[in-house]
Amino acid sequence: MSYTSILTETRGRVGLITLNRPQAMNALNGTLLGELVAALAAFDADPAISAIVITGSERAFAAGADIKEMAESTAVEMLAGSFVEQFDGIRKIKKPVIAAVSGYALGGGCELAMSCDMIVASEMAKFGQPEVTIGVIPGAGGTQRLARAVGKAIAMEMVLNNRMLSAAEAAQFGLVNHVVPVERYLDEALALAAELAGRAPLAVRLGKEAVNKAFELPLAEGLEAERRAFYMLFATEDQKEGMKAFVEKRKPDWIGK
Ligand code: CO8
Repeated sequence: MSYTSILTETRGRVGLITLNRPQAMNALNGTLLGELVAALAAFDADPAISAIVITGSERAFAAGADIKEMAESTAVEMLAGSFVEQFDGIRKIKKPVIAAVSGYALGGGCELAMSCDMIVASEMAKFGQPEVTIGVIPGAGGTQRLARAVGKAIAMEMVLNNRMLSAAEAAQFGLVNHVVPVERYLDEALALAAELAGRAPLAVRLGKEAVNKAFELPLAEGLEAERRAFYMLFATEDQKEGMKAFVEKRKPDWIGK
């Protein structure tokens, strides 16, 4: 499939998606968001791919929703359209998704990074929810995911008063997994994705599902879901192989079944 606002390539078992609207700091317009969700779904369905990385440029991961496209929208158009709902397509991806972030991750860009499973940031990354400066609030999970990630105090400052976090602060508050020099952030994210791609695929998939349930379910239900997934993995050939390989002191050979 050919895209106009993103680039896609594969690196071994890793699918790489690069947001590519440099003239607009990778602002998320309808076309870009639709292409991103389509590319994610395609990699998710591709048996040759086991992990996905989303990145932007050194200057901007994504500077938010496209303000020029949104400026004249009415509430009815927003409600009737599916622009923001497309974010749900990101949440449905079963394989692990890593955001490799440098430069601005603002508004919808910060929300996109938080929709991924892990974030590798360059030292130049800046995270913020500046919607209040243009008279709105985050609309694709920013208030919810940010509060869970960094806690109420920092989330309130970011959403109500446009506080921006440096990469170091984002690491300190638990928003990102790793901060590395700008020359290495993409390689680091790709290496992390390759590591995940080398693990037992069904265990990774159910592990992702289970951790996400921690944000959606009460504890007792989350624990029950985790236990069911744990038991289910004993029906896989990879569980037999993994435990046998441990006993035989060799590397497991995963088949994803
Ligand atoms: N939308 C449209 N165009 C943008 C955006 C944007 N979000 N951000 C930057 N651009 C454009 C600029 O208009 C400019 O274009 P032009 O040269 O044609 O004027 C070009 O990118 C370069 O930008 P600047 O000249 O402003 O570059 P600076 O280095 O001076 O500043 C900033 C960079 C700080 C990133 C600045 O551009 C900025 O503040 N951008 C807006 C950030 C923002 O407010 N983001 C939140 C948007 S609202 C939102 O995300 C709501 C999410 C709701 C759901 C999302 C679903 C996807």
